[in-house]
Amino acid sequence: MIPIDHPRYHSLVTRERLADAARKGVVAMEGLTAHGRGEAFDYLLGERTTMSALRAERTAAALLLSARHPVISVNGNTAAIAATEIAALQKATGALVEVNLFHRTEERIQLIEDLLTNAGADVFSGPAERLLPLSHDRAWCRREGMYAADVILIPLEDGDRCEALVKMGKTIIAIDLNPLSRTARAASLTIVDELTRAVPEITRASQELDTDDCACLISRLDNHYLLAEAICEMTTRLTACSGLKNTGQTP
Ligand code: PTJ
Repeated sequence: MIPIDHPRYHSLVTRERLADAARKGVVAMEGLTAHGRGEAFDYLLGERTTMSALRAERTAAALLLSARHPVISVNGNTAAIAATEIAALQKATGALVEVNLFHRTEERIQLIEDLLTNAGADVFSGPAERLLPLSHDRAWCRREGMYAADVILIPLEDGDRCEALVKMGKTIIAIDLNPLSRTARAASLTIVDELTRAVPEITRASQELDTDDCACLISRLDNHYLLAEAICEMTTRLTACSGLKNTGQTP
């Protein structure tokens, strides 16, 4: 039992949810390592949504609302820690929710689809085909789903598929705490924020923005600037923390 007044309560609860989901087969064992990598970058961000991340989240909402055929791609980690938030985002944007896995088995697909459905999402399921130009199993998707999409939200992605989807002419929105990752660099828009903070912010913005707001945000989209800002936030914090250490205080 994690005490609610523990200073790292949220982080510890999230870890527990992931470990539990890994035991049930929802999260791949490798997904636990991926989360740990994300946590390290979140620590550098100060475990908060920065101004540049908030701007990216509002732009993501604008892209999803303006899309012809928006899709939210869900993997094991995303379902384990943000199924309810994904269902709310789907309601706010009308996007299709489709499961796409790196460590793909039919059993995991079914478990994740059930988890999402129980959380209130309307999951686009059914037979998948090997449609994306990739040698691994993320190539499997649905012709009327991800393959036909013009805008896709990809939380916690590997770089290969992100690059492939961009080459196919799709607008790709990544959520990735690592601003240096191949995914972050290849995406059309990268949200450098923790998944469970990012998704509710996109939902909130989707409920607020009108057509003019969306057009304005999209016209000003500059992913190089957003990534540079995220790196700047991290280095500023590192510099500030090392300054504190020199004076004998703990960061
Ligand atoms: O469920 P599957 O089979 O599709 O597998 C999913 C994983 C996550 C194992 C797979 O996509 C993977 O290996 O991902 P990577 O290549 O490790 O990349 C994950 C990225 O997400 C890393 O850059 C992390 O920094 C980032 N990340 C991890 N946890 C979070 C995160 N970003 C935002 N919020 C998080 N909670």
